[in-house]
Amino acid sequence: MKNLFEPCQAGDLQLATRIVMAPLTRNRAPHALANALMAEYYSQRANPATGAGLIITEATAISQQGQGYADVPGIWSAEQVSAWQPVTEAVHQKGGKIVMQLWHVGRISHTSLQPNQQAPVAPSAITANSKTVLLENGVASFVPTSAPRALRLDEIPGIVLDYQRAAKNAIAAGFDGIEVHAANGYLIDQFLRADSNHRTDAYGGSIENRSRFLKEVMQAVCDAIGARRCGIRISPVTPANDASDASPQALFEHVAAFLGSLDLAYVHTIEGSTGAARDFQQGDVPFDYAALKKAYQSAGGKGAWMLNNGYDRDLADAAVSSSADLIAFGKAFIANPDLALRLQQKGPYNMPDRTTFYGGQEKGYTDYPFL
Ligand code: 8OZ
Repeated sequence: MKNLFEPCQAGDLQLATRIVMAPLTRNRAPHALANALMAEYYSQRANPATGAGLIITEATAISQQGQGYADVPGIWSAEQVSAWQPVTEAVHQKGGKIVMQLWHVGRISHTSLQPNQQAPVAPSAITANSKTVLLENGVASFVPTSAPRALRLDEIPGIVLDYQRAAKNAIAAGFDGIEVHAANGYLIDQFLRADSNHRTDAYGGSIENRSRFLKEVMQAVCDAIGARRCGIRISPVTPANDASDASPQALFEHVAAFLGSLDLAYVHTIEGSTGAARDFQQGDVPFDYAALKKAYQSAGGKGAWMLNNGYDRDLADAAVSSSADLIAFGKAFIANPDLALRLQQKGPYNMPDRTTFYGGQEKGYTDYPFL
């Protein structure tokens, strides 16, 4: 029987344990540049004997247009590549593995963060009922997202290329791979879901068409750096950032079957409502995650199956002995740099302080005590 503390092969990623640090937005990268404090934070969690078998970075913007929050990092420029190098070096020095999560927020943005204060872009000009995080004098404030404009058909190939450049840049910065962020109501998810995608061209309408952007992005990153170093994060039923679709089962089984045709390192699924109820549903019936995995594997998918959302030791043990290869822990890793050690001895755990999640300095970031 599988257990959390044993090695796992995910594509080309040789992981020392099945314990993954989930991507966590922390808003501590002024000017979109990684820095020494971030290197310390990741390196505290990088030793697989005490921390993560795999670290997934905080969501990282593939372009300025892809930015939606204050002080989140980027990966579109040479300066940004150089800024990330000390982070990957620090993680590798501890024997850890780290992949970068690639992010375009689409409509979950604010004009103040966009090139020339323009409107954010989206599949359709439909404003999200959601908020973004701006910082005022270092203090996080939540403000409504701005009204987006619909992308022109001729702009879409350029965004696919932005993902591809970001994947190459991540490898140049020393990352072991990348994860495409297709979850939580951001750009790729906006294309997927009928309620945020009213397009009448090849990127809207049928499930096939709404999935086209995701497929082109995944193909582009796999072509650039090799599929066995690429993962993807999806959230089939999350309501995060106003994500909504009446028929997620058919949509995500179609996506999973496509993913199964690629030789990916892993597929990372958020169950239920991101950071909230695991049994949340959209549409009339509970989502069938076993059917999702079956759709992936029936199409030839051999990547590791990663699950996330509210896992504790008991829930993780149960999942790893049945449905999952890898478990991603979020808030628990914010508060416990030595989470693996604590999971192994079943506690005690430090409690996360929500007031220091977004923005700030060391407090609530690098000062959580080790056992
Ligand atoms: C919390 C705050 C800001 C962004 C996500 C990248 O939900 C995020 C995010 C989470 O995936």
